[in-house]
Amino acid sequence: MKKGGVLAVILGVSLAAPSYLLAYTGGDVKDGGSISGTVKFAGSVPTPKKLEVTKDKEVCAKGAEKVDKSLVVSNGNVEYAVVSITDIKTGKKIDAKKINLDQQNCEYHPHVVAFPVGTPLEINNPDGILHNIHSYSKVNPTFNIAQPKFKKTVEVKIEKPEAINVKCDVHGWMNGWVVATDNPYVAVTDSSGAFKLTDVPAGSYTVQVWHETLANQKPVTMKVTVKAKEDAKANFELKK
Ligand SMILES: [Cu+2]
Repeated sequence: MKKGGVLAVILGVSLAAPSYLLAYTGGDVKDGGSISGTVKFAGSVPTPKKLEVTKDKEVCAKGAEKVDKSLVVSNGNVEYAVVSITDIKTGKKIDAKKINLDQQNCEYHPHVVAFPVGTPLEINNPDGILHNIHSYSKVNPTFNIAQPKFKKTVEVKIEKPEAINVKCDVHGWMNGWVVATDNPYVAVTDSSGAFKLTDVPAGSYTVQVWHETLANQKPVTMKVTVKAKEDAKANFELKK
């Protein structure tokens, strides 16, 4: 019994330890470099599914025809992949500016948002109809927020790093991702599959890419060495 108790205490301590070991400290970065690259898709690109608008058509069917954005590839480049540094402890300040997630024409814009933990996330409803954003969090508390037409904006904060799927309980096709990281070195690839992480102190880092439907949702990592005032390349290729 005694042994078990000691073991539990040791486990308790070791489980509690990462919170301060993981802590990120922001400050001024002098002579920082950058990490840039592209995320490519390996394989034949499936045709994106068309999404059927079955409700609130006068608002939801506006604009371009809706397609499933869970895999958007153009010219072999993957959009909406999240690239981040996973093992940086000191670097640039965390910018406290708000991140916007719009529920517009019954789609999430942008489809993927990524930001450091604690950043205010403003969830907006310019549609003037009821939306209900529902987070499928596993690490953070879930949120489930009804936004009737008069409730134009709500704010949430994600306190722990996690990639969180969000869906609308009113419009079944609405699907997006909210990704929180423990440091400010995170970017979402654009339509040319490109990303850039700036003001990175010289050093060696693990850079990871994560995508909602590729590589079985497992992060793919690469070691990257950044030199002062230079751009280091990190090009990734992801499979289904
Ligand atoms: Cu909705």
